[in-house]
Amino acid sequence: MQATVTHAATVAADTAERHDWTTDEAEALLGQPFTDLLFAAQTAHRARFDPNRIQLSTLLSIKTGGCPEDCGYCSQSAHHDTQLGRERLLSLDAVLAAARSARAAGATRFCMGAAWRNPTDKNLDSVLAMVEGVKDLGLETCVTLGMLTAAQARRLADAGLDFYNHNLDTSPEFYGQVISSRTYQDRLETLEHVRAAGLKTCSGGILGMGEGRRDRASMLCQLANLPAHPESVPINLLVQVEGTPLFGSELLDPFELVRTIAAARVMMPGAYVRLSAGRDDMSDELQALCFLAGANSVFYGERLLTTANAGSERDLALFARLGLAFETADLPDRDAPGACHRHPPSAPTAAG
Ligand code: SAM
Ligand code: DTB
Ligand code: SF4
Repeated sequence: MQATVTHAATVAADTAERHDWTTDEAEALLGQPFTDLLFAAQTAHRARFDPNRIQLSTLLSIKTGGCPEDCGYCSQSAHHDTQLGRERLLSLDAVLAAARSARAAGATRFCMGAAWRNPTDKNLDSVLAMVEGVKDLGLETCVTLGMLTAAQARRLADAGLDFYNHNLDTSPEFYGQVISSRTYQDRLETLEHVRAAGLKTCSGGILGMGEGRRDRASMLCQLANLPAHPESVPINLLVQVEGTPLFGSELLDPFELVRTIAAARVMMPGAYVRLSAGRDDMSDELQALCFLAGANSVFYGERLLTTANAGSERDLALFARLGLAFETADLPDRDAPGACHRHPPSAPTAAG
């Protein structure tokens, strides 16, 4: 057993879950001296998690492009001229082949994204078959399909879906500057349906869209003040896609990313905080700081949805250099090397 667990008792009192955060409080947290903030985040992290272990999720875009929504960051919106084609929903076979590859590479969760405002009930039939098939491979499942009705959320839960991803993206105050085709309230309502159906919630946001620190504080409050903290909180750094309105946005100070991850860890101590989009452009050192700040999950694989991700070779080398193990799926049919449930089959040695 790791030292983290024994340390837990001494700091548990500091890391009780709260749902009454104010934006002023969150902004003060974000603005703490950097080392104080990181110490608070490490303390919270070690009370609940093994700090030397991360979770790996692999993404697949099952329906790309042509989305009717106008999200200012997104390559897939039909409102933007991004050179991205509109594709049909992938076949079940294609999805399962991608899921098998993700599993072989060491991922424990397979996340499927669709460029829909919301799924039709017919769309959902196809996605349910994908969820069932991926689950049968021994992987956790996550889908992100846009807005859901309560009944659709229940159907997904009945099919055995583990997580539903639906990001708040930014603060309620800044939201209208990024998206006009739906409201913040729409997002909150889908999250309510997801929770009511008994699905685990994956919800976070995007940094570097021109928002201020107070917006980041406000977004974290929205997430932390939900009736239950999301089990998974993806923190994306904007991937600037040519042709989108946010292309050319001023680059975020990387320390603001680290601060936001640290504050997310303090405010939602039991959540997996995922260092999500944007890693391809990050240095190893910046990523290491994010892990120190409490990030304990990443998207793993060559691609995100439509853009490049940090590749698995680079990731495995980085994890080995940092002594980070990662969670492995509980797979009875898995080859022996993965059976240690600690390290991937082909992780290079730390000295490499
Ligand atoms: N259409 C569904 C929706 O918006 O809910 C699901 C797919 S959408 C691509 C999922 C999430 O990806 C968005 O909510 C946003 O947070 C993130 N995302 C999309 N484009 C991004 C970009 N260029 N950079 C960073 N994150 C991005
Ligand atoms: C999330 O928070 N980030 C992922 C996932 N949830 C669906 C998507 C990132 C997309 C990055 C841009 C792209 O590849 O299109
Ligand atoms: Fe459509 Fe989702 Fe992209 Fe918005 S983020 S344009 S809803 S795919």
